[in-house]
Amino acid sequence: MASLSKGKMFDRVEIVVKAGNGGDGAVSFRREKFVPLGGPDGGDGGDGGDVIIMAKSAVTTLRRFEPRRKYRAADGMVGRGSKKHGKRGEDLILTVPVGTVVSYKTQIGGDALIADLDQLGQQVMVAKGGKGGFGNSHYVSSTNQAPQIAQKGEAGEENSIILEMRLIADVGIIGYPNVGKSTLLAAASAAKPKIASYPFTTREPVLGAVEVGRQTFVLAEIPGLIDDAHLGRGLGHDFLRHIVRTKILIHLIDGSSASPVEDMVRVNAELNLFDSALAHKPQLVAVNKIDLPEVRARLIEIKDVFNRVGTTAFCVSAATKEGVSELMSETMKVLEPFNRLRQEGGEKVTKKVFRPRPRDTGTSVHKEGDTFIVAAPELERIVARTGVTNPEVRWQIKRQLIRLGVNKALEKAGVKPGDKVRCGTLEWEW
Ligand SMILES: Nc1nc2c(ncn2[C@@H]2O[C@H](COP(=O)(O)OP(=O)(O)O)[C@@H](O)[C@H]2O)c(=O)[nH]1
Ligand SMILES: [Mg+2]
Repeated sequence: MASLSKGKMFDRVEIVVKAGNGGDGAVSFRREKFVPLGGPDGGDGGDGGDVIIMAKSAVTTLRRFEPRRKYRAADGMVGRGSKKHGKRGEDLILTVPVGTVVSYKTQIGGDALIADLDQLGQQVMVAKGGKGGFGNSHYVSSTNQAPQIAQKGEAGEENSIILEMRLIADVGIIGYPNVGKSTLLAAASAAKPKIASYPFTTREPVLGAVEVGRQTFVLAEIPGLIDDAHLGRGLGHDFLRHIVRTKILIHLIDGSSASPVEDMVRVNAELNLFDSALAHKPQLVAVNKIDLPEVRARLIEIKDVFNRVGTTAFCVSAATKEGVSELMSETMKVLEPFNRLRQEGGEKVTKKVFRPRPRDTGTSVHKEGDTFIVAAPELERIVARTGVTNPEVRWQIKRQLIRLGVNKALEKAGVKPGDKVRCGTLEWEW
C-alpha cells in the first residue's frame, strides 16, 4: 500500500479563457444578368464557440494546464453571399478531474466561486462566444431594398479562471477522540494529520489517497464529530461537503476501552443525531491498538462481543500498521460497487453558466465637449462597406438609430442640426 498525495488541496492553476469571436456579417448582392445590383444576400456571421469546463473521470490532475496560458475557443466564420451563414465556432471543452473547484478572479481582487464540479460529467460554461454579426440581408426593409451595412461579429468573452483540485473523500474514519483516527489515516496514506498533541481537533477534514493495488480511494478523518458536531459548532462547509459525500465509513474503536461495543453504539447514536443519512452509510468496524498487551490479551473476547451484535470487527494497530493493509483492501472491495455506479454516470449531471458581466445591449447618449456620444453595442458593430460619407449609408445608419430609439435619446439630450454625433468609429453631423 503506497500513498499518493497529502493535504486537502493539491493542485491549483490560474488560466485565461477566451471564447470565440462572432463572425462578421456580409454585405453582398445577388448577381443577376442585366441587374447591376441584385437583392441583398449577405449572410450572418457564425457565433463564436464557448469555453466549457467539464469534469471527467479519466482526468486525474490539472498538470496539463499551463499557468496563465490563454485557452481559446474557435471564432465563428464570416457570412458570405447567397445568404450563406458563417459556421459556428467550435466550443473548447477543457476536461478536469472530478472534484475541481472553478472560481473567477474578480476585478477588485479575490476569488469568487463559480462551480464545484464534484460530479462526473458536470460542466460549467466560463466564457460565452460572441454573437455573429448580421449580414446586409438582415437590414432590408420596404423603404430600403439595398442596405449597404452589415454587423461585425461580437467579441467573445474573456475571463481569468482559477482551477483548484480537491480530493473528495470516498471513505470517512469516525470514532471517539483518541481512538487513533489520525494515526490510521497517516498509516494508510501520506497525509500528515495532527496526532493526539492537539487539544482541539481541526474542523477541516484531513484527506489522504490510499492505494490498493492499482486502485485508489480517498480517506478522510472525520474529526470531532462525536463531541459536539451535531450542535453545529464550528463545522465548515468543507467539512460537511466531505462527510456527506463519503460512501462508506470506517468506524474505529479503541481496543483498550472498557466497553468497545458500547462505544460503537454511542457513536452511531451521535451520528444519527447529526445526520441520519450518515448513520445509514455502510460501516467497517475496526478495533485499534491491538499492539497493546492488554488489548491483545482480550482480543478474542472483543471479537466475540462484536459477533454477538452481528458485527465483524477488524483488528488493527495504526501504530505498527498491523492489519491496516487488510482493512484497506476490504474497504476497497466495499467501495467497488459505488465506483461502478459513478462510472456509469449514475448521478444527475447539471450544467452551469457563468456570466460575470451580463451582455450589454442597452443604448445611451452622453455629451463629450461638443460631440454627442452614442453608446449602442449593437450599432457600434455595424460597418459600412463604403464608409460613412456615402449618403445612402448614412441614411441606413440613421434608420437603425431610430429603430434602437437612439434618435429620441439624442433629441432629449438636446442635439441640434449641425452637432457632431459619434457612435463607435462612425461620426456624422446631425
Ligand atoms: N499503542 C497504540 N497507540 C495508538 C494507536 N493508534 C493511535 N495511538 C495513540 O492514540 C493517541 C490518539 O491518536 P490519534 O490518532 O490522535 O487519535 P484521534 O483523536 O482518533 O485522531 C495517540 O497518542 C496515538 O499515538 C495504536 O494502534 N496503538
Ligand atoms: Mg485526530
